[in-house]
Amino acid sequence: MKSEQLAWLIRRHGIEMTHRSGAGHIGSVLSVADLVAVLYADVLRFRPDDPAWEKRDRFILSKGHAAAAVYAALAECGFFPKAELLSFYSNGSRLLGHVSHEVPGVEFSTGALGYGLSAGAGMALTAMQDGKDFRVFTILGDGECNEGSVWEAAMFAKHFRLSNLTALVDYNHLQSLDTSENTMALEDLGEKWAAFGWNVRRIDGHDHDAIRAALTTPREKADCPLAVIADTVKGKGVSFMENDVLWHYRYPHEGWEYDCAVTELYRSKPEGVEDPYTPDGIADPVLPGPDADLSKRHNLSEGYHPRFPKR
Ligand SMILES: Cc1ncc(C[n+]2csc(CCOP(=O)(O)OP(=O)(O)O)c2C)c(N)n1
Ligand SMILES: [Mg+2]
Repeated sequence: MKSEQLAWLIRRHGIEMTHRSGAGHIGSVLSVADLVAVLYADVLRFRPDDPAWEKRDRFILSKGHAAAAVYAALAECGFFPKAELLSFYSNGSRLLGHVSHEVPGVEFSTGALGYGLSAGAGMALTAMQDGKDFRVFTILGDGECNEGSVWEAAMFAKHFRLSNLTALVDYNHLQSLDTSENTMALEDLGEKWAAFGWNVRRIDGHDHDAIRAALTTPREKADCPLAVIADTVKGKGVSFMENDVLWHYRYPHEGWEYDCAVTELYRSKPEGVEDPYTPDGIADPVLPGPDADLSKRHNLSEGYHPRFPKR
């Protein structure tokens, strides 16, 4: 499957999974969909029928609250039946709301932010010591980079010359309740990783060619880990969710929120992909009423977000 098709399916599954379960983090799922899609479509080495295959590359979604994106990718790649996705976040399901290693293909449970890179660095060191050639990829949130443990892992990875380790930062400038800049500013994030001795690449995190190139071209410093700072938009792909902190916790509710999200996605569906839930789109979508201006219902109005004038 092409990465663009997989990215679209991750977004569509994500809308359905959060809608049906009433679970949050759809903005985080949409933000990271392209990074996850390129990894699974073009970069990672894996065998769905043998999830524990020794030579597999390891991937850790350190921002584990975007679990739906990884579950959707794994199901689309054949690790478990796609129908199981609809059990997301329900009692008895192994598809926990934060990434769980009970799920075939998941290496490491996450959700408490700040641990994925440390775990990945340990795996990368093991590979080097054992002479194995698998690679380790982690995705972190920008808010997650406020965690001190991230920088301890960064220092560790450089010290042990973990050239088999890559950290991608989903740099969407939003956390759960506010902008990253208002919460604890990262200042120049690329310079920080560079100061820790890493190779650093900065890309558009929704441009698949750029993501592929960043992950596959040889590193400038061959014996150092790689940080890919991916500029992203939280909520990417559903216009009214984009750049809006509301959609960190809110899920697409029955009515215009769900209908408009599905309809917008349907219009951007790539060739060769079937919409698994609404194969013909929604014939008569509920449209937002006069009270539905979400920008008035939360605090990301003018002067609050970095992409708007400063307050
Ligand atoms: C150690 C820890 N502290 C706080 C939280 C609560 N929390 C969940 S998501 C989130 C914001 C994460 O923002 P970011 O890393 O930028 O991810 P995004 O959703 O924007 O991709 C926070 C603070 C957590 N899961 N773990
Ligand atoms: Mg963020």
